[in-house]
Amino acid sequence: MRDTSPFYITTAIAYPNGKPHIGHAYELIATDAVARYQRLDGRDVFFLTGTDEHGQKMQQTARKEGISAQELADRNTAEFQKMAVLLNASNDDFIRTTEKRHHEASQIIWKRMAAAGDIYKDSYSGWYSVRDEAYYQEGETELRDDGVRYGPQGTPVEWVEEESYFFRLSDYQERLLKLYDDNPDFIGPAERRNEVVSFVKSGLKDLSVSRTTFDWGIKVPDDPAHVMYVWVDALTNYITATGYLSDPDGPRAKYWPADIHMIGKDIIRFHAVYWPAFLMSAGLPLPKRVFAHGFLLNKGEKMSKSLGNVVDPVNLVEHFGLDQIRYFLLREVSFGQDGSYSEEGIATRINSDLANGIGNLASRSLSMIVKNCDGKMPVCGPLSEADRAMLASVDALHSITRDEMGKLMIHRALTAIIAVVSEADRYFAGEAPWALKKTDPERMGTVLYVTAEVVRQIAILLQPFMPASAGKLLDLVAAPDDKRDFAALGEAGRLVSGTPLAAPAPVFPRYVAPEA
Ligand code: ME8
Repeated sequence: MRDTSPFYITTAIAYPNGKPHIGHAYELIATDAVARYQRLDGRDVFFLTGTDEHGQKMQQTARKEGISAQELADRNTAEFQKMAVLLNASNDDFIRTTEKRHHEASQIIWKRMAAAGDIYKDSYSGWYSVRDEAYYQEGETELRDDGVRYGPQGTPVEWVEEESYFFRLSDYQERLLKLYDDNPDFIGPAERRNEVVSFVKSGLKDLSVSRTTFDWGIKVPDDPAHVMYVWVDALTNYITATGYLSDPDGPRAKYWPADIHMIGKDIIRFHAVYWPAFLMSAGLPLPKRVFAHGFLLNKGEKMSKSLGNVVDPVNLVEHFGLDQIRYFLLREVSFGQDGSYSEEGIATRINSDLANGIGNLASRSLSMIVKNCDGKMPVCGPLSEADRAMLASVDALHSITRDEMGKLMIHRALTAIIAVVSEADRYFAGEAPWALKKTDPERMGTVLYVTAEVVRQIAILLQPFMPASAGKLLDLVAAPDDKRDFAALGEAGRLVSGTPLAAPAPVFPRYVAPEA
């Protein structure tokens, strides 16, 4: 039976204090691949991305640029929206935290936490990183030789003292530890889970959840001198977009709780500690999984504006091609670990896996069909042992990739697919259909049919990762539009002999570096 149940997946919402960088692109591409995979596999998917527009960082950046925070948000959010189109992201909505629906949802969640007795007024004094929009305990910071104090993510912290509302996070320690214990998959990968468990075990302090020294945020209900701490409002975006709080009978309410929050490893604490505690307090269902991907490094080095090695995703896509970049990032990086990219690495992947791999297999087999079989899909005669083994390998990919994608081992799903491409290369070379042309044309037809059937299924399975190119491959084997989802994998959608084929156009050209 096909699982057609709702599946809700989100990216983090980025701060639009600057243009999007490759880290943002990476997160969106990976989340898109998972969303597309589940959609093709029959699930009722809702995929959300957006921007996190409030907070001190936004206000400070705007001030430096001499514009209002709203103007800064409008300008850069437009860039994030353009990036989503450029990357062919299949998000169903794009949320901005400055929207009315979000102000309403944030105030509802605040009132529910207050009604639960978890919010009280006091005064805060402690360290705050504007870059991380995070409070740190003194022991997490260090004073360096440059005279500046830094937080655990290497960003400067400043001393803050102000009247503030607090959330009784300290009351949630046991409940959080029980949550992690009862739901071993709640946090992934394992390194992040261990990190969170030891942070929570070390003791939780109540969290300051409002600010009074600036006003760029959502007003605290009944106390307009306070704006909510930006993370209270930011995390709420995930529930805002479903309408669960404002319209529990609405069309999207079924998507809450989320199946997966996909985020970077630097913001695990907010998602795996604060967010479930807020939801428990508000009496709301908890997300099922928080998964932290790693960081993208430029040739092994952290990207930073001062090093001048920040890569613009738009340039990268223009230079190498979108699906090439999507493939590279998803195949090269072990999902959940840090990954490094370089132009040489991208070029190698394009040429070995795409041009010489799937591209070559498709063009060799399909052009032989067009030339030698009257331009029609040949008849599949009796199957040899080798044919059967080949078909069995490709038919097995649905369940292998479903298992890997379910575990968010995206790179392993791709490795399994590419391994079948290599196997098909060996099969094709071993059966040598070009030699059968004179000696046994029927047998040649069978070998070409089997190879084309491998191409068909590989193309269906590559759609989540390289949607446009996989679509072109499916055009080449003349797969009908209604036979392109995963229900058409395996025997159910086998190629139909006699279907006319057009001469194959190349889908994955070789990458040749431009002359220096
Ligand atoms: O953290 N490699 O926004 P953000 C991979 N607004 N991922 C990276 C990365 C890199 N080099 N740099 C950043 C925020 N990211 C908050 C989120 S969610 C309710 C609020 C990832 O713009 C980062 O880990 O700083 C995060 O998941 C996302 O990009 C947005 O980062």
